[in-house]
Amino acid sequence: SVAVRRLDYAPPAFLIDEVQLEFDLAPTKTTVTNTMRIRRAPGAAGAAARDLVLHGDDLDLVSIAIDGRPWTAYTANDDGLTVSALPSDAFTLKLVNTNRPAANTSLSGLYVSNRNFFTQCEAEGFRRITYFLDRPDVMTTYTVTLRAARDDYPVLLANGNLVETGELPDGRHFAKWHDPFVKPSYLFALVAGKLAAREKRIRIRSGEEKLLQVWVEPHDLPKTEYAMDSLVHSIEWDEERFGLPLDLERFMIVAVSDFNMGAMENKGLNIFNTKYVLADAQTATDFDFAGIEAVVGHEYFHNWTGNRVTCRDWFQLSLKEGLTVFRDQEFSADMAAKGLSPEAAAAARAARRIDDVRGLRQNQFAEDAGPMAHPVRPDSYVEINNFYTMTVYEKGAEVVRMYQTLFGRDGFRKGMDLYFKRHDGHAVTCDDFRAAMADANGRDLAQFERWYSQAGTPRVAVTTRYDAAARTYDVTLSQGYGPSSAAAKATQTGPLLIPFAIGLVGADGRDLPLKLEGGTRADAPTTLVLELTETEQTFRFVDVAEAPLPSLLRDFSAPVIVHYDYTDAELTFLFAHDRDAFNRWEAGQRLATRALLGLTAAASRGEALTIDPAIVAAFGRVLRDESLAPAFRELALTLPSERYLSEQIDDADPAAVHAARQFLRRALANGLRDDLFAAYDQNRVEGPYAPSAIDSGHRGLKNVALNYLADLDDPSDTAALARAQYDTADNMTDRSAALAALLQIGKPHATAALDDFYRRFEHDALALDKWFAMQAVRRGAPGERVLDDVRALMAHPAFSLKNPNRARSLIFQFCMGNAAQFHAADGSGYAFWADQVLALDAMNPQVASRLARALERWRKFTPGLRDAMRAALERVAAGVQSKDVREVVEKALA
Ligand code: B3K
Ligand code: ZN
Repeated sequence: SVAVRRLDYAPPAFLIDEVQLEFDLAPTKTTVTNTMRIRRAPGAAGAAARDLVLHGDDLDLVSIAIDGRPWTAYTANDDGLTVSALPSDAFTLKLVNTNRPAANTSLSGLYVSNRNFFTQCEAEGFRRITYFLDRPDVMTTYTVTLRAARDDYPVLLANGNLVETGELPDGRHFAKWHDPFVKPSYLFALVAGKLAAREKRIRIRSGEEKLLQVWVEPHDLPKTEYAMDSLVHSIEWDEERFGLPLDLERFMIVAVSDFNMGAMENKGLNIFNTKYVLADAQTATDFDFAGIEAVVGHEYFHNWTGNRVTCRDWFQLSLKEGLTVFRDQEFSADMAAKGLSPEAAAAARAARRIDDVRGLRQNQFAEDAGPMAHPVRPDSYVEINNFYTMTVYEKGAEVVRMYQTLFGRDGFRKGMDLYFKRHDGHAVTCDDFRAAMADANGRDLAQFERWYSQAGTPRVAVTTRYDAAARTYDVTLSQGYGPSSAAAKATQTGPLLIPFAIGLVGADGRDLPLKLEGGTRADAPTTLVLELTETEQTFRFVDVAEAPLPSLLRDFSAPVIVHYDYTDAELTFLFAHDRDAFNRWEAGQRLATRALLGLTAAASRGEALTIDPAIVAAFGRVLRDESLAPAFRELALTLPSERYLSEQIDDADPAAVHAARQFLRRALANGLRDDLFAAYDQNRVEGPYAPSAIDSGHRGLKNVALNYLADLDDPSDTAALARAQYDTADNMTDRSAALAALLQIGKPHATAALDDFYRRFEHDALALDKWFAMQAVRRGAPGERVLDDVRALMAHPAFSLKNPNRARSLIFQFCMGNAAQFHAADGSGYAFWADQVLALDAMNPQVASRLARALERWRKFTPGLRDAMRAALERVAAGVQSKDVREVVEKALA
């Protein structure tokens, strides 16, 4: 497999001024007539500019003509089509080719799902539809005509505006679409089939009317209300916050049940996994509703950040993804805070921030420490689809957030405005974005470039010194990286510009006013953003009346790991008092993590486990604190995951980690029994279900309490409570939480509910995914192998490996969401993993490659597990077909 390198970028030698595509759609063989006005790029010369080289993948060429004349000077092979002896610098190339949608199991290019046609072109799927310059810096306008049998495919959709429809002989019909905006091929889409739309007409600020449509299979129409509302909110929010309007006459969202990822931002025709469109109270949880809002927002926001301004090459992927994740995070936070009092709004925003950071730290930090570590702007790839990563998305979003932290919301907006002014309609780089931020704010951001080019998670070590006589407080920050792979180390060339937000907490729990020595600010704020630019720097605070406790990296102002020697008592104090909600939560997590790592070490040595009652008491105080938002209390009570904990240890033993975490959970459950039952009762939500931030906060706290109570030494009261909740629930959040609690008490307690759940939701694919997933992540009684259940479920008639959602709900959930069972000492989990990766590899490389990553941290584990993992990886490496999976396992073994 050959790596593509960022520094090898060369601009295209040919440009496409316009393309007309005609599709004669049929499942076994679809014919594409592709007419392109092509011209040599100005100044293009040399060998690259002689012949026209088009990408193509798994296509059959039927005919080729230039300026109306059949052309014979060409060669077609596996990678595409080379046309030679070109008559002039500008010409019209007309190609006819065929492809095979029904046989396309990769779900990339044109494919069939539930008898309807869909496309997925990002990153390089367009070349599986027709021959093209399938690279994001070749932008052009598209006119698309779809022809198909009317009875089977009554709805025909493509990007842009509908210009013509009509009848054809033999029961066929057509629709012609024109997209007036230039776009790269990865944003092309078509959909054809039996679908129905929820519609809404809105007026945007300019006064123009727009048509919004959410297309689904007709029986799913009642489940599209929330997606439509989310779309309306997204459109309003982007106008309000960034002055960015909807630019097309209509905007369509289409749901498909076979989809490799969450959704896709095709211009004017977003295609979504059903999981991020369909929801009602009965079938979707609060978490699902939040996911719909976030993903609808994310894809809509791409219309400007991704589509109007796109990426020059795929190394710049974070230019659109990091920025758009940041935008969807801000959108979700603003939506959660809407209409609340300032205090409640701050709490709601903090809950979102905590959620986002927890995901980043659990998954992206692990990625950055492993064999797939890469900078936000990678330097090379073998398969670009492997680089739609947590680093490009989530760390990329943190990098964008740091501009806002440095310049404020107004400064950030100025930078965005300049970015669009300069680059609308163009394909650009991460450097261009940084330059817009720098120029709009009059700042030199040369050093900030390292956030894009350096791999690995930075560490900031903090030491402090209070001088009571001088009333000064010195904070020394030093930055560096932890142990990194050779490849990651090679990227680490110098110190970063780290915005480090800090507060100083007094003995009464209140923030002290902050004054920096030599500072020029007139006010004395309680949080300051220090700009760390050197390897080591000391900041002196003056007029500090008492020895403070530092509240470090408030609101997680940079994606770094902070080291500071807090005592347990100090953490307990901050957990009770820090005015920064994020850091208040963080103090609890530090406290829990420290205890859990100690318990893990004791469990590994086979010692008896004990816990300091002060820790239980600290969690009890937060649980009982009525002044705290329920959503915050839920997050505070959620212990770091086993995955996260294993990541903190060398030679990790997942069984010991599991034993430690279970021990602490039981200690909290037994120690806080009455408080947990009280929280359960106080947070019941009355009235009809609504997925609002407030209601879901109450349900979240109630259900986390139930979940702890399932771990009581005597869970009989809990079992009764969970069974009652299961039976009387009027929504999926409560029903699935009750079932999860029953499974946790023990499978026999859950049998009746599991059967009921299956019967209730047999015909609802997304709800049934939950049924599979809950059984895959079940803890299992001592000595029990949950894998046996998983294997049995694979034989269930409702299981299919071909459907990515179903495969993810059972196989991925077991391999990536059930650490203790997956890492069984006998290696059975790894053997299962290898079987499934190989089976998926032959069918759908993108999905297989995601599963392949479940073992990439194999070097972190105890020697016995390590050997078993290596053997499984080697088996996959020997049998793999796709470059997707090959890249992952080869990097893991290297
Ligand atoms: N841009 C798409 C992801 C495409 C993934 C291709 N393997 C969805 C998104 O980030 O919005
Ligand atoms: Zn995206």
